Amino acid sequence: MTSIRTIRAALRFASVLTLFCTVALAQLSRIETGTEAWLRYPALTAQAAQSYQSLPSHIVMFGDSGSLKTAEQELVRGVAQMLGETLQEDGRSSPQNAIVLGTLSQLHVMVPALHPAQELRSDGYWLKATKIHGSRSLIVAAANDRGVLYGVFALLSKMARGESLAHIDEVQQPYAPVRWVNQWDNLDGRIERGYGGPSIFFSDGKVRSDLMRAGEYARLLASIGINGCTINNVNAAPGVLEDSFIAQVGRIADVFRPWGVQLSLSVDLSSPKVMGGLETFDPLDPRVGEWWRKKVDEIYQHIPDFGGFVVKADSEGRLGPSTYGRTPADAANVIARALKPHGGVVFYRAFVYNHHLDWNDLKNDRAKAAYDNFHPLDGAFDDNVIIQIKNGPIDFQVREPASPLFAGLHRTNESIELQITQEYTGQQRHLCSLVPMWKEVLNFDMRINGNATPVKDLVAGRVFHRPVGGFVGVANVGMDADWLGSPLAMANLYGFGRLAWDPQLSAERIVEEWTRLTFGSDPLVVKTVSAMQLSSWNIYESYTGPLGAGTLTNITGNHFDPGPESSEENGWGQWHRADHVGIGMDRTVATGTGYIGQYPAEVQKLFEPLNRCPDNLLLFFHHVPYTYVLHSGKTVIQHVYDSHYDGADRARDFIAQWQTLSGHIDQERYSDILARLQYQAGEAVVWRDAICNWIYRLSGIPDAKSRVGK
Ligand code: GCW
Repeated sequence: MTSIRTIRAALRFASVLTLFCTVALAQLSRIETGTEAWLRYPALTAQAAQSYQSLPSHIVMFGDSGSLKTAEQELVRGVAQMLGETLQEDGRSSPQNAIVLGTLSQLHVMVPALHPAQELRSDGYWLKATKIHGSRSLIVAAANDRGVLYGVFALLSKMARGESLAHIDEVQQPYAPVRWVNQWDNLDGRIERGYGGPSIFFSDGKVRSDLMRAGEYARLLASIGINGCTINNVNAAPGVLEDSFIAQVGRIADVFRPWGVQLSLSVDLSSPKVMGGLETFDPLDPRVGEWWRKKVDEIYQHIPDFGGFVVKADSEGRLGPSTYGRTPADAANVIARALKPHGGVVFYRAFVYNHHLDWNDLKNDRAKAAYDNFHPLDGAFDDNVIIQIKNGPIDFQVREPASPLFAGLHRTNESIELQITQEYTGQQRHLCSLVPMWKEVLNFDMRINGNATPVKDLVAGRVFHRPVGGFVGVANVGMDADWLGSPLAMANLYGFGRLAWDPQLSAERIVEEWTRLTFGSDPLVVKTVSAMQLSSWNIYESYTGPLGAGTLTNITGNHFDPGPESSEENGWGQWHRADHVGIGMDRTVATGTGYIGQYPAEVQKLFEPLNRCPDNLLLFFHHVPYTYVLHSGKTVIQHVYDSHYDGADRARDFIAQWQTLSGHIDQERYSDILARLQYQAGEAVVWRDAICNWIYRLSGIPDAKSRVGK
């Protein structure tokens, strides 16, 4: 026994030591491990550095909160690394020849005449180059201290990308108050759908003793404006609410706090019973309400800035209010009332569905579940409840339409749940930039009452003037040096943060920013990497799941390999209904499941008539014969063949594109990524052959170009 414990302790020590050495070495000799992600702050060339010659040499800071101090340290670090100069933090209060950090109200005490063009909202900031009493100053002012930190990160990002600060006068405001990530980390250290190593938070049922990576993660999150992180799996272990565990979680909140990241927890609704000792978890039982109140009070004693809870209930085997014939509103509200006095919120996930559907019944449809469950409850949720809705009605497939529930809640807060984790999109082993996909869903116009009502405005609470709402990204960073197990996948984490901050930003702009920060500004590198990222979703889609049929992955297994047959003949409801004659789910109102009827009238008109439905979602909405002719002029079957061959060819082309960068980026990341692209090219052929042969066997229709079935 003792010897096992000793060995374990030794191994743990060794792994901590290894991590420490890796990071230290990387910093000393700049071995590119990917750990620094987009916060590399490399030394600027003499020419690039010239633009910042007149950067003030002092920092003047109003206030001394944790976030302000972090902002100051980050600024000193970034400028030192990029310009080799040490900014003076000498406690001066005169804003002349200084970079001035502070809230706008503090700034006004000193310099009353300075005003940004717009009023600053919470977390918004203003960057302004100005002259005060004849000498240059650079103002980083914000509505609150966290905004100052964001302003500093923005300033450093501009320098790293070579943008001039000489005449800067820029206000940036977040689009919505909620910009959170959910990590699906289990307390034993494994991560559900984790592809980047074990948890940075937990190991062996406890909070890790070393939380260095957790702090570094919070820094990465803050740099892109993310202000909340749920640290444990939505399939929540009730143990997170044990008194002793809450105290441990407080240590994670301590490393998040300086970065303005609020910690939150996923909770199991049955906790009052399974760990609290009550005989019930019925949300309407007063003892249950009281239990939640006491538990929440206890949490706030340890974590005064605790963010709130995420709830997955009545979903995939999780217990929920249906046990007692209660509604999601009953369940959400009882917890929300406990959190309300402390300013906390409840994210109640709309991912509630029956996974034992009868697949023989052609009217059954999992896609309808979220709307069916939550639309009738619109208006029944308390003001600090947010309904967290996955972007599409199924489950993060390579292409889905926007969930109709976004348009179905007018008197309820909502947020969109996007999956940064590439669960169904290549598991971070295939290059697949999700920013273009997210742009499509965020821009999708629901046409509520015939007006422009894009999803981004609905979730931000702008359409129905909701008090809170926004963007949640499911992320799976782990202990791997490069966080996600692949340097290129980090573009998705970066892109999520940037879109949550400003969904108006174009995919091109976001990807270019990320590329410059990650690999530098060599024009060939910027052009090549950006082009690869921007085309990658389309390419992945074309060799995995075209025409909206879903990703045809092995859905009962690893969600990675091709497995089109696994979708059918089970209750999970990810059906594509392929048979000998045709393929696709009939979700029409006229003859199908009626799912299309959940959309506002104008959107229904887009999807219901077969001849109007866009090709890329055809099989999501309609069951058609393989010989059906698309808008493109091709038959469905020929499109499937062609797109798989084309997709696999284009995946192989990534290798050649990447090889043009030999010598233009560091050898470590060059070789690492090259190997990944070679693997992807091989996998794309596996996918191509699996899907083409499967559909050929089913349909018996040969490929017009004679490639399939040889
Ligand atoms: O897609 C499914 C995933 C599960 C996940 C679930 C959810 C956390 O395969 O791993 O569980 O979605 O979103 O709750």
